[in-house]
Amino acid sequence: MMRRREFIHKSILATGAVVATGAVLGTSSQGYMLQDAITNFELPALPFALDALEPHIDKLTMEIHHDKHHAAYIKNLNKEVEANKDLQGKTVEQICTDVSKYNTAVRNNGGGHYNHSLFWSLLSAKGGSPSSTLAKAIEKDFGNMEAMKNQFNDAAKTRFGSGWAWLIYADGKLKICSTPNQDNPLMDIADDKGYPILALDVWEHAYYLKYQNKRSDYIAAFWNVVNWEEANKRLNLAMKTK
Ligand code: MN3
Repeated sequence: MMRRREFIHKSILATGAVVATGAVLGTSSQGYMLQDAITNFELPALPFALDALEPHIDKLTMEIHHDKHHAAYIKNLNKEVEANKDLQGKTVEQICTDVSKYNTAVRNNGGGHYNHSLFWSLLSAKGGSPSSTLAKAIEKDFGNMEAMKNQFNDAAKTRFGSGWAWLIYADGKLKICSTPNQDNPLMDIADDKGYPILALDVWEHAYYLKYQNKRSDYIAAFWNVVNWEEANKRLNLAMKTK
C-alpha cells in the first residue's frame, strides 16, 4: 500500500489540476494541510501546548475544542469517506472546493476539519507582525491595519449563530467575509470565495467557557495570538499562485 505522502506526491505529479490545488492549499507551517490523510483523515497535533495561548484562549477551551470538537468532525468525515467512493483519494481542500457535489454531512465535517486545521496553524503565543508584503496589501485594500481589524471584528461579531470570520485573498485583493456553520471561502457554494489568510472561529464552543456571552472580548483577544508568520506565508503563496 502506498504511503500517504507518496500518494499525494504522485497525484501532484500526475495532474495539473492537483498541482494548483496542492501548491495553493498545502502551506501550513506544520505541513499537515498537504500531508493530510486521503482515505482516513487524522487529527493534526496542535502546534503549541494547550495552555500556550493563555490568558487569551484558555487551556480547557483548547483541549475540548481540539480533542473533542475537531476530532468529531474528522470521525464523521471519515464515515462519509468510507461510504462514498467519490471522496476517496481527495484532500480535504479538494472536498471543500467541490463541496456542492456532496451531502450536508460532508460539507459540515469536511469544512470542520479544514477550518480547524487552518485555525490552529494561524494561532501562536509568539505574536510577530505582518510582513511588509502583508502590511502593504492591508494598507492598499483597507487603508490601514486598524480599519482591517475593525472590518474583521464586525464580520466576527455580526455572524449570527455559529460560523467563521475570514481575511481572504481573491482577485488580487484582500477582503473580509464571514461564513455560517463550517462553511469556508474555498467552497464552491460560498458567497465570498478566496484563499484564507486569517480565520477566526466564532462558534460558542470556541470561547464560551472563558468569555460566556462576551463574543466581542474573545474577538479582541484573538489579535494577541495571531500567527502573523503563517498569515504572511499564506499571502505570499496566494499572490504567487492566484
Ligand atoms: Mn470550532
